[in-house]
Amino acid sequence: MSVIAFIGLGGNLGDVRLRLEAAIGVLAVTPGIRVTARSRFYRTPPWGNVDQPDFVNAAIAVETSLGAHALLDALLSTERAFGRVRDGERWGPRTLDLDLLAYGTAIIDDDRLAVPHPRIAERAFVLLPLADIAPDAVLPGQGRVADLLAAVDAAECFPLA
Ligand code: PH2
Ligand code: MG
Ligand code: MG
Repeated sequence: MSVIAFIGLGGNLGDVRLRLEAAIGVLAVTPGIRVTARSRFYRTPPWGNVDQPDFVNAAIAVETSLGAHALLDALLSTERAFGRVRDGERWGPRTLDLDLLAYGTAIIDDDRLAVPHPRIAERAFVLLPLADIAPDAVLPGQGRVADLLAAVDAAECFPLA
């Protein structure tokens, strides 16, 4: 059985765009994961802790035979492979962030994983790329991606050429 999942990508240290491209390449050859769609790349102002460089954000859709937690493990190991060090600072600068945004219609909230990601509806930097690839997707408990995007301020987010 396979499930469609959405993954948000981001980072704000070094050549992020190159790294996001490479990370998508790694996920694409990870057993049990097939990348089926990818968004444009966006430059986005930092959200949360605003005293840090702009981010580059993107989103991909994958078809996966992995369970949600196994998919999360694949994302975390890919982050580590690209030099991500978790220093405990919440919302701080990072080389590569791979967030599991949604996993089919599942609603999961345990000590490792919250799916759909609980803060999608507040974040233009997630919704804008997600709307590139899945405007009509309905996030369980949150709503349709295009509707959620219409309700946030995305004025400072720009697609990269
Ligand atoms: N990620 C964060 C915190 N703030 N801001 C933007 N623009 N893009 C991000 O990906 C981002 C953020 C924590 O994961
Ligand atoms: Mg994140
Ligand atoms: Mg993350």
